[in-house]
Amino acid sequence: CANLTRRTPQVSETQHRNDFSYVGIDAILEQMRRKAMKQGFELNVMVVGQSGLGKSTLMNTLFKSKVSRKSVQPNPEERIPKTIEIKSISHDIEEKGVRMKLTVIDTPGFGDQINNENCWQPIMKFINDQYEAYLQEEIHINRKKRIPDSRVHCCIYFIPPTGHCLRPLDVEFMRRLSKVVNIVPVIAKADTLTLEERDDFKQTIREELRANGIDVYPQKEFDEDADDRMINDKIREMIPFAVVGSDQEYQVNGKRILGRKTKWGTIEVENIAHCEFAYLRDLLIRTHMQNIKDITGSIHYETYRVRRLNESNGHFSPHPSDHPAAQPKANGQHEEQPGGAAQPNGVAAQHEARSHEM
Ligand SMILES: Nc1nc2c(ncn2[C@@H]2O[C@H](COP(=O)(O)OP(=O)(O)O)[C@@H](O)[C@H]2O)c(=O)[nH]1
Ligand SMILES: [Mg+2]
Repeated sequence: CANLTRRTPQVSETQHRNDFSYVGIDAILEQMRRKAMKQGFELNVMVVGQSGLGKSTLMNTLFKSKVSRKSVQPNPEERIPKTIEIKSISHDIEEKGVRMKLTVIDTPGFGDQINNENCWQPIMKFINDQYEAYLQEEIHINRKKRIPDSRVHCCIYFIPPTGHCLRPLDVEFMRRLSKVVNIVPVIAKADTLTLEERDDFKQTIREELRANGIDVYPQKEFDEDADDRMINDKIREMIPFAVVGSDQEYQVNGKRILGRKTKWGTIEVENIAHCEFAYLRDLLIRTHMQNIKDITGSIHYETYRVRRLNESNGHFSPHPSDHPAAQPKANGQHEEQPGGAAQPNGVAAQHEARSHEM
């Protein structure tokens, strides 16, 4: 008990010592803050798009933009399993004493083939493999206190700045992947479009997403209340963010900025008057990081987990590679479920009804 008292902040202690009606529930915030500070935060972001659209540059922009950074090697246990095509790097970012491990999963070569019909498959497989790894850890009798989380929390999809419309490849990728992961579409290299072209293109993309039933992050159906709806509606009106990336620093009016120097001036990537990179960064880190992780855990992962456990129908296979659910289907179809087993999570079940492809 003495221990508990010591943990509550000084102010409330002195203030409330003689106030017998004060229970101290508000001190939970301080307890949570201390725990969060100790643990730090983790976010796994995947970038997908054709070569040369500026994926690597944008991620460097994210690391270099207004956060101090120091590079670390992730410990081997937590490192995301690598494949030939998909690679990941982690950075420890620290700001005002709060630590964050930002992992970027790069997928070079997506859509670079002449025939790109099934190029979403390895990415889908990678995402499901991370869910599977998490599930295997979770069902151990002796679970780790903290399960290493390599699940992809968010996938940034780079749309080429054509100014026309989405390509079939873009539609196919987002349609399938939006059911298993949070998708944040961006218009790459937006400095190649005039302001008018940019606004038209954004509008066209929003209409096409709607017409194709593609639900990108923040998904309307997961808004929890009117407050959420109001904030997220504003974001939904802005999507896709028209971004510009750069890891070059320049001096502008005595300030060091990240920018792209051209013959007619310098584009400041963090200046919202120039492009929407700052909105993307704020969404990922400042305003929606926790929500992005919550949706991953309580919707996308949960849908996977329910399906996996239902599929094995009580005989859970500990070998993911032997199991069809862990593998993407060659024809992109998912198998019928044996009997409608009870769903432990209502929302996940609803989401699953929209077809969760493996
Ligand atoms: N105009 C313009 N060029 C960019 C932008 N971002 C990156 N680039 C350039 O595009 C080229 C390819 O970038 P890179 O990040 O390697 O693309 P990736 O293959 O998708 O990783 C490089 O020369 C970058 O300097 C941008 O926002 N605007
Ligand atoms: Mg690259």
